[in-house]
Amino acid sequence: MSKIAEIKSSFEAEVKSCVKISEVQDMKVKYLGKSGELTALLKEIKNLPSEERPVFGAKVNELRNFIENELQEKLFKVKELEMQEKLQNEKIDVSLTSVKPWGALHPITLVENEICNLMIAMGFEVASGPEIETDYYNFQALNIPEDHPARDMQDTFYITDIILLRTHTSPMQARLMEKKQPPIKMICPGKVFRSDSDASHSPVFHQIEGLVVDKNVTLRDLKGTLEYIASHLFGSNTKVRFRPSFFPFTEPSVEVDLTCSNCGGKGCSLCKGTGWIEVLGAGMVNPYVLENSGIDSGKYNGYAFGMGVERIAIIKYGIPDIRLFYENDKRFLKQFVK
Ligand code: 2U9
Repeated sequence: MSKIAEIKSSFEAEVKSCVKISEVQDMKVKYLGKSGELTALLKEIKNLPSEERPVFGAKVNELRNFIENELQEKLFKVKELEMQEKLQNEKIDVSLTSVKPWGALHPITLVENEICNLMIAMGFEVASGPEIETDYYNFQALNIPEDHPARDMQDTFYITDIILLRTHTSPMQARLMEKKQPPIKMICPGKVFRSDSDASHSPVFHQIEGLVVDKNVTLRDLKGTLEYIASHLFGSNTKVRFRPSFFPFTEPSVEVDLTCSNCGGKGCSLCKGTGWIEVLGAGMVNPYVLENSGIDSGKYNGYAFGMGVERIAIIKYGIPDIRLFYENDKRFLKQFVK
């Protein structure tokens, strides 16, 4: 019995000085564990006369319950204490001023918006469509059959044999022509994907394509539209020049040059002394493309053009490397904030 009292008083002294969760856990092992003090005490029971055993056993159990309750209570208190200490040490001063937040529209977005707004002012609708396309809409509907060499002009990221990342925004226009009869007057801005990467090519870039389908559309209508965009983007003296070219989706096809915005057409290093800069491609919509989408090419015709937004921004701002657009360097991006 005196041993029980001894254990109790040493437990009470020890539990008072506990301040950490780990110390409480250690005490639990020391007093209640398999090799703990109470277990050792219970083992002594066999040495007692049988009439004393029940009283002794009851007293040891009483002490066990007492210790269990005390440790439980202590654990609760030290947990609270540790939490308070943690909150104190890891305190965040929310009143401190942070790094000044900064944000602005990306130069590609600025140029894209500028071109779209010019087109909207001329009555064009804006449409957007899927970036993951089928081989049919990306190639076949646009008169680029399988094994056609034009497929090599647009190195393609294939997902399966027939699903791919669109290489131009034209599939969206092909989709719309299937749904809507002329007159059609639309532009399609969006991301396109080609397996190509160097200072002037990025595997992801942005295009804006325009499409007009109506009765009696002429190459002169196309030129007038492009002159309007060019004069607003690069200045009212900018001239537009067509050179013959080839695209499967347009016939005839043209490469479109503008007078160099850097030297005004006199010739400089930017235009390699020619006074002209190639900016986009265009042409009269190939009648096969109209027919593929269910439009009567005997009744309707149209023009289409396509431009790379990065290319326009590169020329407009004199940017030396296309990769600068995607590096998110604040020093580069800040230059375009008005
Ligand atoms: C339909 C029919 C015809 C869109 C066109 C081009 C010419 C062209 C390039 C310019 C630079 C793509 O970003 S780039 O690499 N585009 O040269 N695009 S005509 O013709 C279409 C579009 C849709 C239904």
